[in-house]
Amino acid sequence: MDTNAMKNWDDRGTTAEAIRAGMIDKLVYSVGKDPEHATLQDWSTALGLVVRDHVVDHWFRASHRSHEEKKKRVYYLSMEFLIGRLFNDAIANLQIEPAVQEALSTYGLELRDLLDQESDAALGNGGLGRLAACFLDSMSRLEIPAFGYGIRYEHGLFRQRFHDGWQIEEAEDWLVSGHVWEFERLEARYTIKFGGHISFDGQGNTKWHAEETVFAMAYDTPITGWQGKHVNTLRLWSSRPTEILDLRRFNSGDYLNAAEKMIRAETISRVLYPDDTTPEGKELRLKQEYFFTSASLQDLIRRYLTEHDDIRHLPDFVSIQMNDTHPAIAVAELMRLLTDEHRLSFVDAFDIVQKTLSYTNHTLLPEALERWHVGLFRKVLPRHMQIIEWIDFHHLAEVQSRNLAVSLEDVRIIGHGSEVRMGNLAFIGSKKVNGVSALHTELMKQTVFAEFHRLYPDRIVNETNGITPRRWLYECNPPLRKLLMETIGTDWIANLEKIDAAAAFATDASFKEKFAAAKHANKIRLAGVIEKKLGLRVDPTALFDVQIKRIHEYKRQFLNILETIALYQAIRRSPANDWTPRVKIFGGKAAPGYHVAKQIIKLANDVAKIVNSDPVVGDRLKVAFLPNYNVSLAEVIIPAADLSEQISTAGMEASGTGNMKLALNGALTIGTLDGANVEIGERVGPENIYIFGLTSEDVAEIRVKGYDSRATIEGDPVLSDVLRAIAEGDFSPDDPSRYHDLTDILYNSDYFLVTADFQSYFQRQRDVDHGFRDTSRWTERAILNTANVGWFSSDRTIRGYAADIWNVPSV
Ligand code: CR1
Repeated sequence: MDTNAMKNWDDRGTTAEAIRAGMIDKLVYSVGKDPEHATLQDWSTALGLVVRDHVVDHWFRASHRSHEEKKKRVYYLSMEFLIGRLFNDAIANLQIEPAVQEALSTYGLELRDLLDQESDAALGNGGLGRLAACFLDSMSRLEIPAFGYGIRYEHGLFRQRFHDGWQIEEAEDWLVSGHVWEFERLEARYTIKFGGHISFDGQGNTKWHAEETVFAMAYDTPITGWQGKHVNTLRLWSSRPTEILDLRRFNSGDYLNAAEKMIRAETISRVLYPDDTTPEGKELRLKQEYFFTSASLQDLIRRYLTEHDDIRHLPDFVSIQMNDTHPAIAVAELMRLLTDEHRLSFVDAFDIVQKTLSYTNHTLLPEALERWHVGLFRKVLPRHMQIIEWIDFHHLAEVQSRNLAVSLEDVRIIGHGSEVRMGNLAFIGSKKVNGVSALHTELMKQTVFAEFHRLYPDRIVNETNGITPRRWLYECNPPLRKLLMETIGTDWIANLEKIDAAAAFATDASFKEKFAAAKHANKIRLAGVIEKKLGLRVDPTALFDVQIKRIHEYKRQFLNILETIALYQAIRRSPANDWTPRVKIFGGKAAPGYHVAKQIIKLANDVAKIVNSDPVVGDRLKVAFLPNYNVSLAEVIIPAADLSEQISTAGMEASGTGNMKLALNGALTIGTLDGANVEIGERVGPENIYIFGLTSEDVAEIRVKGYDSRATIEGDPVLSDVLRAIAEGDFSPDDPSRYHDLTDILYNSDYFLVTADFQSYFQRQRDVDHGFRDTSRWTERAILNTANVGWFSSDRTIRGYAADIWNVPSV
């Protein structure tokens, strides 16, 4: 092969003229449409293909380089990648927007319209999945050779619709109009086995006689780093049948059953589990986890062996990060591959495993640390059960030999003889285990992994989460991007710490005016979306108060709604007072089986209906719950926010990342001392954040001592009035008892301490009212938020992983 000829394939050029010509070429010869009959979707695909070509040029160069230099690679294993749309991301990273705009103008097309044709790839639930997407961006930015490995769900997170205020879930169909960014890799295919039994031949050979097999087939999406300097790969696996149609059955007219095996195999990558806190769907979920983990490990070992001969040196050239416990089966699967297939001893294999794998914990919620019944586990993964028994036995022996006062039961993988604890498996099989904010890591050491921490005091490290500034400022906030570029230059895009230069302009009258104007423009854009989706008109000069995240009791949207009602009642009592107009904006999905969360959504919508139509209240208060919150909607809401609600029960939100995005875009936070709010507060300073409520220590103490919520409610006339109104059906006249379950929770088992924090939250909100009225000072404080949160770039986070965990260089 003439590799020199290969190196010069990419002379396409990124001038407007080249893009214009490229588009016509793609439209006609790839999409198969003539310009006269092309739809917006066709044009969008054509432009997408042109942009993709440029990405591919950079991509090949990067892979050749990594291969030739035999660089160490990072593999990020994650059940979720919430990448959203990629079109604008590629254009922004390649810096070709002006040329694209110019090319489009010759056809009378608007870039925005073409971008809107792309579907939002919702291959994740929330923060954990979006973090994985930001990490891919940052690994490319830092030129770390990396692969993201996950599942190519045919249907991502469900689409949320409201029917009479209730959440309705509909299947999502992101692939329906084609996805230009991915490449199908028919040749990258691995066999994945399930079930059956194991035989040993007495000569050290172990054979797994599987009951069921499927193929994992790869789809690759290039992930462009800033300025295209490096491009990594997101490789997603799709499940395919190993046996095709049963022709005998088909010919006998039994069409459905003839396809049964195919359908079963394809089910594995059919849907994303719509739950980010509880393991559901048991067997299928376990199969999904094993499916993508096994395919990824087989694939990375194959790649390793094309560059190196000795499997024993794997840890020198490979680092594997397990994103939460979902891929924790990697510990046992890597053991299996190293022993059964590559013939290493168990002891040698385990040494390699512990030097190669690392694990990120994302939550302390006990229900989210996955556990599997031994019976189910053995049925689906018989060989892995044996391997886990071996690891558990040897680990226990090692712990016992150290004679430490450690609870042995707590550090077992197989708990009470009946469950496989994936958190413990991941911990034992890892080189490093990290938390995602300073507080969360501290709490990990004190709670879920306390015993492990005593055994292995160097293993737990902290890597506070971050967000990519390309997506979460440069792309989503053009007015602010422009202002920053004019004022402090462009360094901040690749080095977000440099955004601190904006602090010097916080009191500069002209900068302040432009900063406020940028915010106002973004608010007008959001107001347009609210009107379009909800038919509700809101005043863009009002305070935009935003809570966007999954609906969960610990995140306490309920607390926000209670405060909304209290404010509503106060306005109605004294409409003539000088109120600070507010728009309460909500977005978020509830897990389909999470009854309380769905009631909270309905309550928010019921409250919205009453408040928004009350002439006494008018523009002083509006409530807008936007349906189907996703990455694309976040890109519109975040730049328009004035106030960011981060009000979880202290100690329960591991980090949060929406908090970082909102602060970066100039929203002030109202929040508890939880997750990364603590670190945000340290950087923006107490006068630029509204902290309230119990601390995590207070919460821990209350959990021990007990808490009487009824006494709190009865001692607080404002809260009593709010709960009375809900319980009497003021917001649900059609069904007055609709919310008795919700109010009962507050009276009888307020585990999330909503009532305990209500008063201080309500007070802090009045401070916000007061603060927002001083427009000039508010703008200064907003600027100081933007300027002081540069540390929360995911580039900084990834540098931390590279140095502390993966041992790879970053630029
Ligand atoms: C946490 O709840 C954190 C993200 C990313 C979530 C959130 O606070 O910002 O992870 N955890 O680290 C999660 O989804 C399954 O656990």
